[in-house]
Amino acid sequence: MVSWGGWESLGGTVVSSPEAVAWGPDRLDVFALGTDHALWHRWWDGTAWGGWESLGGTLASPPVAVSWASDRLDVFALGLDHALWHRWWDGTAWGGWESLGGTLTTPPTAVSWAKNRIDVFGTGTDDAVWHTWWDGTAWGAWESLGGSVFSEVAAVSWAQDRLDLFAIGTDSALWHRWWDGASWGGWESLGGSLVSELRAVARRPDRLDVFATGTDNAVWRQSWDGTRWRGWESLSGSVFSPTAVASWGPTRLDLFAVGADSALWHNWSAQADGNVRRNVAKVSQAERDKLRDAILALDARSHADGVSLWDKQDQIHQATHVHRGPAFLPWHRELVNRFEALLQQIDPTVSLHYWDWTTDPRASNNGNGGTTNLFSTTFMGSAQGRMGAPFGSFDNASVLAGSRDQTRNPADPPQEVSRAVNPGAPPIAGDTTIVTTGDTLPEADQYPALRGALESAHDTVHGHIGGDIGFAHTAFEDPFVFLLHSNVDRLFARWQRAPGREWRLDPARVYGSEGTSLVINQNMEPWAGASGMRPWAPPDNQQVAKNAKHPSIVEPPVYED
Ligand SMILES: [Cu+2]
Repeated sequence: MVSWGGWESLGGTVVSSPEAVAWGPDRLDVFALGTDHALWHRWWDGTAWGGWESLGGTLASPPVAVSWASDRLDVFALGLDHALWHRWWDGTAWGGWESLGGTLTTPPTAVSWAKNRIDVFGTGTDDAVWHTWWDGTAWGAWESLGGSVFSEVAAVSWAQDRLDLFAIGTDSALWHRWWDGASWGGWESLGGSLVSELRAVARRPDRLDVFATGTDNAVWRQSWDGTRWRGWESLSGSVFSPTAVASWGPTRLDLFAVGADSALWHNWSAQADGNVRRNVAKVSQAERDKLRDAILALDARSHADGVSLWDKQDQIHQATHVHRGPAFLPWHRELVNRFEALLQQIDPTVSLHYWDWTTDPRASNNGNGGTTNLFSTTFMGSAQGRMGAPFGSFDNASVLAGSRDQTRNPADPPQEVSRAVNPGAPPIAGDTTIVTTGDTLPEADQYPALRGALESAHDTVHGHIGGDIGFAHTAFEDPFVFLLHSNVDRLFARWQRAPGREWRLDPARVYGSEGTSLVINQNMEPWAGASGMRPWAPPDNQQVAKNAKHPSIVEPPVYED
């Protein structure tokens, strides 16, 4: 669950809901109206809070702010004339105020999906949603997006040319509509019983958090985890109703609220969903138990085709595994991300931790001067022979009859899952050697070099564990494979986040000379549904069309070294 740091007062006397925005890591800018109805501003620079400063104006709505680049801020609010007013910080000075016209009856919401691009939405006098945008050169004319039932709107963007729009309907439910770069999808209801203070934030690509005050006056949160909406969660027990939310990192959420003393209050969570992958030998036994139990629970749940969520992993990997080519890293990232999302459906607090493959898995540094044996009957099972407890139910107890080896039915267990772990740590290069392979090459050649080094080390490690994990067509019968592949992905992520090489986070550049290859640009299977595998193929049709350049794949998950 989310743990919050506690509320701190930022002082001031504010008469409107606050607004908060982050233009970069560890930077926050907060805005609210003062008793003079002027705009007031305070900011966190990573070390201390500056401000308050007055930015003038005479405003009739809470402010909204957006940042499309580092050291750039755009603030909007309704004037007394109900037109949209705009002021901006360009890194040197504040420009504005300027009127952008329109006649709005609700506070506006603003969002940016690219450098020098801003979209502003609000409800008009006809109760429809109205939209205007800055394209880098000029403001577009106000256009109606229809609807006639919405009291308040919020907008957020998590990738270039992607907009998610939220509104509270007359039925008090949350409604959602999105722009995918080509067209607007229809409105979908996300349920809930809400009245006001609708706020949305994206911590990372394909991760959305929506907050609103409910009819019970508590604050409620709904989250999209990349796979599904998690359902409504009450933040009751909070003294304050957070009415502004910002995020400056993938696991960071900052909330702001006005206290009964009219001062501005601030609270934050450094682990917005606990979704940080850590060294599995160094986390607590309780944390390993949670991971083990969630994996076990996957074998007790089945898809509509009768194959358990666990057995489906082996079916996916056998049918579509992607090795010795450009898609090795992104395809396995998607596989691992999806597996973790399944685990989190069982237990939202679980993370897919990694095995540091430079250590002996039977004696891996536990961070406290001792070691952890990952191959025990309480965690991953035996290092030699049949895997057995705690995953004894994952195979057919060595019996051929009724196993998938005999029946060819992926819903049946494999005859046996075995291991033959070699002594010591695998004979491979250290993390830094692998991650810096190719750093001195031209940009176009760096990804191919990294991929080759990483896949080669990965091959050695599969062989070192031995048994079924040593063969591509049975590797995913062994749960240990996910601790191994979480580590592959960690090194890919570390390469991407290397200081001064930010281009490795750009979908258009990360894959270098391999960025034009077919396997990088075609939608990944089996999830795109073309391979015929259920539930992505008919009749279930849960297709998700994503290629290796999708922001949710290029953006690395969060790992703690
Ligand atoms: Cu592998």
